[in-house]
Amino acid sequence: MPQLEASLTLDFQSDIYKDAYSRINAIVIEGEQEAYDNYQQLSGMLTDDKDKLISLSKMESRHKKGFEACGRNLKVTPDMGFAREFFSALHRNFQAAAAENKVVTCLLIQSLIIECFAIAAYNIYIPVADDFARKITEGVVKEEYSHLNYGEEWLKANFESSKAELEAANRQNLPLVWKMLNQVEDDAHNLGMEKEALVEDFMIQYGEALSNIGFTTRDIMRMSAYGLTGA
Ligand code: PL3
Ligand code: FE2
Ligand code: FE2
Repeated sequence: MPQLEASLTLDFQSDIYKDAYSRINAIVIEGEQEAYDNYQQLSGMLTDDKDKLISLSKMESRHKKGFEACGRNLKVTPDMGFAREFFSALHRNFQAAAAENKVVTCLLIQSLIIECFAIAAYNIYIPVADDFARKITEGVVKEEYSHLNYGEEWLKANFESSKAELEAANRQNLPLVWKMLNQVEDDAHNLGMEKEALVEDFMIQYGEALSNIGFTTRDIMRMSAYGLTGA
């Protein structure tokens, strides 16, 4: 198992590990900040669920604090400029959708794509993390499942009226995930995380989410291919 092998040879204080960590840690901190902002914004759009969405946003700001502590513990300074650039395309798409009050697109970007990306990353990170970061990440990932579940439940309850917008939003945003994964491939590798494992975990989470919402296996196969094949 490459993952096990990596965990035996990782040196959390080496320059190569800390350099990679300065970008991955920043990405995670920025991702949690984006998630906080996105749930705040959604709470103004889905007023029936306002309290629920505010409570999700508060969890995100705790996650952010947890990952900031992970960087401090390793004496790493997160490269926040890199991380903002990393999230800029998804950020723009969420903001454009929010400006048009496209709730379905906003939920797909935040509660499906970003949460599945986080769940995949955190699941793959846990076995190769340092002890301090592992405990924090284990606590965080449990909550991310509840965020994914919020999006699934809402979209399932509104499936027929959301279907066309979900397909369009998937087509617009899924290719960005593959681009983002390619950008972190080398840094993730230096933390003991392989791109293939990240892709696999992401596809499983995202495919299951689409299935829970009401898409058929055939739909899911078609939707998952966007961006992977350059389509
Ligand atoms: C949602 O609550 C949080 C969003 C965070 C998104 C994180 C994406 C991370 C991709 C980088 C892959 C390596 C992750 C390492 C984990 C510490
Ligand atoms: Fe989070
Ligand atoms: Fe989350």
